[in-house]
Order: sequence, then structure tokens, then C-alpha cells
Amino acid sequence: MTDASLHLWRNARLAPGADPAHVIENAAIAVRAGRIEWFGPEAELPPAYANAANATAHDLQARLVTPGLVDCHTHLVFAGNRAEEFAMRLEGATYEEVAKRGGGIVSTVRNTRAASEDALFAQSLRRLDALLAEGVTALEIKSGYGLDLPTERKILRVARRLAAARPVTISTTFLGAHALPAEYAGRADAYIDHVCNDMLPALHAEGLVDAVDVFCERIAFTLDQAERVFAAAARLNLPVKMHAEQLSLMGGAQLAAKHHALSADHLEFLDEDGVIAMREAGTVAVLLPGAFYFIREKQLPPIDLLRRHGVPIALATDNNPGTSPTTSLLLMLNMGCTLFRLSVAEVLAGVTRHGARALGHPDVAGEIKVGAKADFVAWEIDSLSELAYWSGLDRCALVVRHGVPTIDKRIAR
Ligand code: DI6
Ligand code: FE
Repeated sequence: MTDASLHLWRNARLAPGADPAHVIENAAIAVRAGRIEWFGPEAELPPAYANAANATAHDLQARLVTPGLVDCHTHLVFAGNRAEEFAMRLEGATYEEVAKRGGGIVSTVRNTRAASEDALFAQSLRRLDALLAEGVTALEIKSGYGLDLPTERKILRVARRLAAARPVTISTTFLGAHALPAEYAGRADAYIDHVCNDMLPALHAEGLVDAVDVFCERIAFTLDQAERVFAAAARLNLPVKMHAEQLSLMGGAQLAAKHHALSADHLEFLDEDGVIAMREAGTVAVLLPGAFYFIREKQLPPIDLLRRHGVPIALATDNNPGTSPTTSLLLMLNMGCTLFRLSVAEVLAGVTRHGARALGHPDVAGEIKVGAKADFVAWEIDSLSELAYWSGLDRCALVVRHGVPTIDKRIAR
């Protein structure tokens, strides 16, 4: 039941766009029925709000307030872990060699196929709660560890159950084209037929799919196979995204742009033609420093080209057991700055308004604006730079989603 009464969130240092250059001191936010009706300097609060008889006032005690954080790229639902492969790689095996030796994605597929839906839900809920504790109010969850219809369905059902179990907005993405399952060894085209003609239509008909993704890479699927997946998504009017140019330059980003993808993700090997195509299509560049760091990639994404051509940059955890076993979106801010040399303003945009654009959910704006859902976070910090500066130190004080406090860890001031 939505609360139709007026709530006035007062005494905030408000960064409506999570931009350090635009902080409104002594700010107020007027919220009704879970949406923002007004925000700005409290001294300019319209009389209708200032004099409202039944308003509920909330004192944010001069805390810095940003929009709720958006994690636009996760594989959060999976069973087991790959710690032993991590040890193998420490002995020198590359990510691709591990994949070719039957490890990698397909080993998580074995675990995920074997897990019950309830066990999968329980394991995934712990990872979700870790993200929520840092101020995440919206995220994406991909399938891709089933590679058969029953298990892809199980993963997407768990993602929907997680959204029902916690105060968070979750967009699901079908990633059946994540890897080639053993039963289709040597028959990648036949598997893509199965993905396009059987799995996607069935899961979409069950209301489990909000977008479609494909891993376009030497160890995964070709441009032609990716294009067939995109065509199948288009037949169902589903938006698309792509894991592109992660380990090599395949031209995937250009293909994603041709299909007006919400985003192209990873992009370490992206070239200028791909950047220009993304800019012209409005495709967001989702950078995943956790994966770059964990597989010890050396090739940096072309940050300067993305800046020069004005391609929006988003950041996400890429939470997954193989290349990014992290549940800290704040750590991605730190890595975005330290590894990719992004500015504080860029990384904050990357997990708010640019992350929201990559997510493509109508209820997730990633910024404080009139009409948007009231999703915001108050922090125990003195400057927004601290969100990228600290690593592992909980600075989240209060999370509000759709106007309702969901996590309150405020220390008395
Ligand atoms: N790229 C990645 O880094 C993850 N998936 C993908 O397409 C890795 C997934 C895994 O190794 O389990
Ligand atoms: Fe990924």
C-alpha cells in the first residue's frame, strides 16, 4: 500500500545528480506516494509544503545525500564458487586456458544446474544483502549459468523472488548465450538456435525477461551468433546489451550499437570505431574494473576516447564467481579511480544516472528529480570523494527506496 501522505526530508546536503560540483546545502526533498514532488534549498520550500498540516518531517542532520546506487551489471544468481580456479590462475593459467580446460563458466553451470531453487535463492540473497548494505537501490541480474531451459528459468525465477523479498528494483537479463554447454560441444550454431527459438520465447512468455545479453568473444560466441540473439530479442521487443571487447577486439560494440543496445560492457579492447558507433547509438559504456582487476588484465578500456566522443560511462560490480567475485559497488568506485583513472564525478555518475541509463528500467532514474521514485542514500561522509576513497569502510547511514527507509545505520550527530 503506497503512503499518500507528504514526507519532508530536511536538513540535507543534497547532490541530486551525485555531482560533487553541484551540492545543495540546507536542502529539502518533498516526497509523496514514493515519488519526489519537489527538492531544493529548504529556504525556497513552497508554502504548500512548508505549511502542510499532515507532513511528516525527517531530519537528515546535514548529511550528504545522493541518489540510490545502481549496479547495472551482475551475474548474482549462481551456485558454488571458483576459488580453486583462482588458485590455478595464481599458478599461471590464464582465464581463457581455464575456460578451454572445462573450467570457468561451465563449472559454475554444473553447480547451478544441481542446486535447488531454494538453495540458489539462499546463496544469492546473501550477495544481494551485501549490495543493499552499501546503498544499492536498483540492480540488474543476468541468467547464464544454466545454459538449458529449466536452469535458466530457475535463475530468472530466483531473481524475481529476490525482488519480492527485498526493497530493491531488479531488472532481469537473459544471458543464455553466455557459454556453450557440454551437450552442444562443437555445435554452437545449434545451441544458438535453441537459445533463440526455444529458451528466450519460453522465458519471455513466463514474464521472466526484461533484456537480453550475449557474450561476444573468442571463447564464447561470434558476431553472427550474437546478431541472431539480438534478432530474436527484437522479435519480442526486448532491449539488448552485450559483453563486448573484453579479451579481444571482435567488433561486438559496433554490432551492439547497430542494434541500439542499452549498453556494451567490459570494453577493454574497444577501438575508436566502436566508440563512435556507441556514441551515435546512445549505447552506454559499462566498465567493470572488478573483472579487469581479478583476471589481472593489462589492457585498459579507452577512457580518453570515451570521454572525447561523449559516451556515457557506467560502472558495475559484474558480480560473478569467475572474474569478479565482489559484492561491493563502492569498491568499483575506488577501482574506477585507481585503475581506470576516472574522476570522482565520473565514477559517481557511473553508479547513478549512467548506471540507470544502462539498466533501462522505467522506475530507476539514478538521480533526484521531480517525478522520479524517491530512491536516495544519506552517508556518514564529509565530501563525496570519500565514496571512492574509502575501501571496506561502511559509510552508508540511511537508505530510502520509493520514499521508505529500508536501512538505517545512522550514528547520532
Ligand atoms: N565475462 C566475464 O567476465 C564473466 N562472463 C563474461 O561473459 C565471467 C563469468 C565466469 O567466469 O563465470
Ligand atoms: Fe559479466
